[in-house]
Amino acid sequence: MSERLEDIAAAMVADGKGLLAADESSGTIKKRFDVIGVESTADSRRDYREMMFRASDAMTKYISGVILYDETIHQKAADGTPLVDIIKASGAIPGIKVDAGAKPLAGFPGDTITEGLDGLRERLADYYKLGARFAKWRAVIDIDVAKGVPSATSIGSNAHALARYAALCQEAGIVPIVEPEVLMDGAHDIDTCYEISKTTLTKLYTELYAARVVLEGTILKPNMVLAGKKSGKVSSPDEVAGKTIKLFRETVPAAIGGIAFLSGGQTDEQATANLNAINAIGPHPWKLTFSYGRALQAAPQKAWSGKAANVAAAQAAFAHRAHMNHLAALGQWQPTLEQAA
Ligand code: 5MM
Repeated sequence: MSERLEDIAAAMVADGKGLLAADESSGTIKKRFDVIGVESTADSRRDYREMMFRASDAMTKYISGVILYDETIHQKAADGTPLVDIIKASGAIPGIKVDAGAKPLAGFPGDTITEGLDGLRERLADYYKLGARFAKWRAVIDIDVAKGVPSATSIGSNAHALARYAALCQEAGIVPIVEPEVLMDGAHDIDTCYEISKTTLTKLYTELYAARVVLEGTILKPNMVLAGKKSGKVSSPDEVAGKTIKLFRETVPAAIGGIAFLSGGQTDEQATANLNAINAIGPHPWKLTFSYGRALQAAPQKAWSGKAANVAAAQAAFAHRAHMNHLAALGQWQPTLEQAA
């Protein structure tokens, strides 16, 4: 495969394919495993992820790349094959989360800043040798209007860090996924999400230009425009699609390599229905696909529940969600297809 950044980015958003975000840090995967009653150990994390990466139907047809956590990119399958080789054999591209997580932003209660720039140049060189051809950095923007969250300082600092990360990735021959996640956890309405996402994306692209990042060799991983979970409102797919595309037309350059959404706590079916509605009102200047963590993994996690005997059922559950999101990335999904599973 071509090593040019724009070719890697194009392959990441190839028609009907999307990314599997399997980059949960140790704390997050423990929380997921707690729900299914599985102890989180290096071996159980390996078994779980190996199950997904060996789901050849899902991986070969619907998954363009996998975002890994540091532990996973170094891990070998039970038979000794590096997990990275299993991913590559399926035709998917290995990627790596390189941020060190969101930490409280000093002086701005409620805001966070994502850390991880120190030593990043050296870490990227190591990850390249291990096979990673794209990376991910997630900035977290919470909304609590009454408390003045997010502050302009938080948005500015996070956008600046994303741009420094993206420039270092490109220097290393790695496509940066830039992820400025405006959280859907708050009580805000959909228009507040739209306004804060607009400020965030405007600042992000200003910083990316200033850092001389080549936009064609980047992928944006954004939130959709939605009402907050605590608002008690569920935005309809038509409303989400209309406001999300309006936002992107106003803020996201057509030059970027593509857009791969996070699911952000939507239900599996909402994440699919909203992606489908977004693509159904195309054509758009960019490819729009999925880079889902929870919305691809919740079903297979439950089906697996830590038992080798459940591997086939878990792989089928993963293939189903990947198939539904494949159709949504093409604007061809229908709710009846969920029942047909
Ligand atoms: C897979 O989850 C990633 C976050 O892990 P940590 O919080 O442990 O660092 C996350 O960045 C993920 O890649 C994106 O948010 C998309 O995941 P969702 O679940 O929102 O689709």
